[in-house]
Amino acid sequence: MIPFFRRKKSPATAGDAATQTGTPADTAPATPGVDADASGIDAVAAANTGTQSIEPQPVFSAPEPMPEQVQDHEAAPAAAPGKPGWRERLRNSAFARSFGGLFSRNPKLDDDLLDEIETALLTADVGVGATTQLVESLRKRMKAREFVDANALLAALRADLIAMLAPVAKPLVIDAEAKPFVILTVGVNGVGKTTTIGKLAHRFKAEGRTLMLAAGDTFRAAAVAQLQAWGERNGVAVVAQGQNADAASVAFDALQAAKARGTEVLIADTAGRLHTQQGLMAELGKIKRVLGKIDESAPQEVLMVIDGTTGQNALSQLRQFHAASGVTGLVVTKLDGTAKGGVVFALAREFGIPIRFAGIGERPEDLRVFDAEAFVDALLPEALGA
Ligand SMILES: Nc1nc2c(ncn2[C@@H]2O[C@H](COP(=O)(O)OP(=O)(O)O)[C@@H](O)[C@H]2O)c(=O)[nH]1
Ligand SMILES: [Mg+2]
Repeated sequence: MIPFFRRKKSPATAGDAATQTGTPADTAPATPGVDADASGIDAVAAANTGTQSIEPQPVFSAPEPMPEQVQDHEAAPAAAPGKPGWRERLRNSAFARSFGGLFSRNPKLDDDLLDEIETALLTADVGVGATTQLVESLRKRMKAREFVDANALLAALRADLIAMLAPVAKPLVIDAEAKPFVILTVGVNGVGKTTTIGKLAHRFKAEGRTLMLAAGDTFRAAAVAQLQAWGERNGVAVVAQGQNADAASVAFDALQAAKARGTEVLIADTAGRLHTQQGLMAELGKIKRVLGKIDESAPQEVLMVIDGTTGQNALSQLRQFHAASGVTGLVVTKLDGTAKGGVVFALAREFGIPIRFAGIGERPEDLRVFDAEAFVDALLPEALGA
């Protein structure tokens, strides 16, 4: 049963306060939500207590967009657009470090070089299958004297790595016919689902799309507040029912509201769950079915967020989430810092599911459309890049 809710007028939000006072508190989104203003959620809870209206209506918080200077982030420079941004952010990955070291030693073209490449690939979590495929192909061509020197072999490796990712570098296309285009985000805890939704909201707003967010992680009050904080930052409506609400019911209400408003994109958050928790995994199927009752083609995208530092465990996560919810696209986050990065190749080779975006930092602009060439070149020594 869908519970009844009262439509809430937008509360005095953190955004409003910041607008008036110019406090810097909201200008540092490094870990949005952790310290997010909780006034939104309190207001939601207040709106839900004791009062029932005749018609089921979702709770809205539709804040005013924040002014430029409030959205400005001065703490750290954003990654530059294009390839340099990728390279600067992925420089510390195990992959980049192994290959940087290998390359700077001016290696000879021999079996030792192949062994070193094999070790570097395995260390970076490319996985046994993909590594064997890459190294054996290089070995065959080396024996056939295809390479004049080590550089030529490394250039061939670069091309092979790009070729492995090219089939999955398929950007998310928002079908304008779908009103709204529903994106359901799934994944284990802490991988960056809510952050990714915030970044997507930022992107879609910049593209001039109308959108709405659904606070489907109802496990923790902080999770709802975190999404609302992102909504406020981007001037996007967030549909929420507060903590412990039925996630499928939140999604249902949100889709109804988005349809009524003619919103172009609806992004639904979900609680993180372990791929081994059968009951919770089944809930994803329920959310999908409930959405399908309003629009049989919804959700148009089941976007699984994967933490790039997870290593080979990402493969079993994807296997289980795919079985439970039919994943149609991936976001690989935390590829900045010390991420191993290589799991992207294993995912591409094993599943062939499109990788839509890569998270290369915590800031709104640090979500990049996945670009096979930019990604590979960020991992390999600069001299090799095209
Ligand atoms: N460095 C880095 N941190 C990220 C990235 N994406 C998310 N995070 C951080 O990961 C943490 C968990 O993110 P959150 O969105 O709450 O994860 P969720 O539980 O899946 O919703 C937060 O501290 C985020 O700032 C990324 O691309 N790079
Ligand atoms: Mg979350």
